[in-house]
Amino acid sequence: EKIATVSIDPRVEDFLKGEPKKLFIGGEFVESLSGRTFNTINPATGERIASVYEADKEDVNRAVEAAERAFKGSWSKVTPSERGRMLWKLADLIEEHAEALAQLETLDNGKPIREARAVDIPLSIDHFRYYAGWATKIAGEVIDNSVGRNMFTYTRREPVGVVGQIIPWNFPLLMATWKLGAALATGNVVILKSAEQTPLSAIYLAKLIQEAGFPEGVVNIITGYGPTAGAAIVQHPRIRKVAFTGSTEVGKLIMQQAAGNLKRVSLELGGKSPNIIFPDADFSKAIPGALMGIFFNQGQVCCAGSRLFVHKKVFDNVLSDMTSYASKLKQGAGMDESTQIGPLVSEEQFSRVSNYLRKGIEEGANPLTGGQPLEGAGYFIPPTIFADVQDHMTIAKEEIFGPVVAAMPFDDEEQIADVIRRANNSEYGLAAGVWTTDVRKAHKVAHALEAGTVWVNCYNALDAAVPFGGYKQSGFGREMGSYALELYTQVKSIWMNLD
Ligand code: TXE
Repeated sequence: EKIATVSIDPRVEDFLKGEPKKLFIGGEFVESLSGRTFNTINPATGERIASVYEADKEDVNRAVEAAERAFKGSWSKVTPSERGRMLWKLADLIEEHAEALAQLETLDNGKPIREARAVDIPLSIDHFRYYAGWATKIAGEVIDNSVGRNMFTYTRREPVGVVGQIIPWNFPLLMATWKLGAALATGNVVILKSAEQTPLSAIYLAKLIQEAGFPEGVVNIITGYGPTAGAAIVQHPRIRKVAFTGSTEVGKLIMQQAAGNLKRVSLELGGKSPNIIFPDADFSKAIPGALMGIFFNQGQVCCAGSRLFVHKKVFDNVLSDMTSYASKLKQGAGMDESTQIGPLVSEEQFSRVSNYLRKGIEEGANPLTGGQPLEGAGYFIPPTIFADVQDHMTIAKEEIFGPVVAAMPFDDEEQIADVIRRANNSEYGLAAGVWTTDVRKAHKVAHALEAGTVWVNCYNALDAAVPFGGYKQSGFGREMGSYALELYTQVKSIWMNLD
């Protein structure tokens, strides 16, 4: 097939010229106080893209001061309607810079450019537009219980203040957007740390935030590592809330550290989501759905359908169709427009997933396609479908975060209890999929699954209006929809004595 490499957008070229990329604190692009920098790598080649300043504790302190100044000063004078307009303007600017942002995402993360264009950027735009609408609709209530006591009581929904947000590398811009939308709509000020693997689009976004008219210090964006800059956010006593998306392991650490200053915490963590195909499914939808459920974004998706339960009557057919499709997926550099599956984000992720492939084979699972990391430059793992998987195997239990699915048959007829028990037999509970044409079964299974999202006859559907978050050790707190407003507001009750 012809290679159609994207020609680099001139705005990306311009952006990459000024190095090292700076932190965005108090409305200015600044160097880190230590002067230290680190490199970000193109995962398709292993080559350096750019250097960025490395923030640490003292930079977080500086950002907190700028954020507090904004919160008490200029930002407190901005009306909800003006806040909404700024968010809308930011969405317009992202739209105007869509191609540059899509290319930066692909360069830095590795994802196919066609997905960056079709998913990451449009969802980010939509997300800011959705929360622009909320800015004017944050309301308390009047409580009439006080009638007869000559009291008037009402509540206000006030912003929390300075909030810290720590994001992962799988959807760098979109994760920044999910964090910023609700926090800004509700009037907070933010210190956001991007993931060290993918710092670029957040820095580009900082420029657009400035242009959208947010007062200086309202949004501060820093680049740096987790145990230093990330931990400094979690430990800072004047950051009143932390929102985190990342591994369950680091989520636990954040909760422990936040206990020291009783910071509010919301966590969106890992998953091992079950995707269940019943024998009465529409296979023309279920098969591509199951493939997309695991291979989208190279499987680096917290809600990836990585445990595939297929009824034994249809197991062989479903698996053979999936295998023939998966083995034909075009894998290559994300900047090639025909690429359907790119490299993993980093060498570390590549070796993590390679170890899982090895472990799967050692424990007796059988790769129907894939199964071996690719040699040569870049961090490529082929789409892998494991059959002969037992529930207790490592690859059926742990989050792999790569293009690797563990397929397992189930055999109950009308009784769906057994597959539900197996699906729920996980410490994770982020998402689940159900494929069936029986509407009663669909609802029954959806209700019984322990997951924050259940997709029926679809997978990976997301919308700014629909809440997203975990059950069990996949975390707590809901982002998106009206639910995210809870994360970023606190309720004040006011009693007025009318005597
Ligand atoms: O995640 P980390 P990693 C899962 C996935 C993946 C594994 C490891 O299974 O294989 O995690 O990925 C910051 N205090 N997910 O190591 O370390 C870090 O700088 C404060 C699932 O990349 O959790 C980055 O910004 N912050 C997931 C962010 O946390 C800390 C997405 C995520 O990195 C920190 C990513 C600390 N002590 C990985 N240590 C999902 N739910 O979507 C790290 N960080």
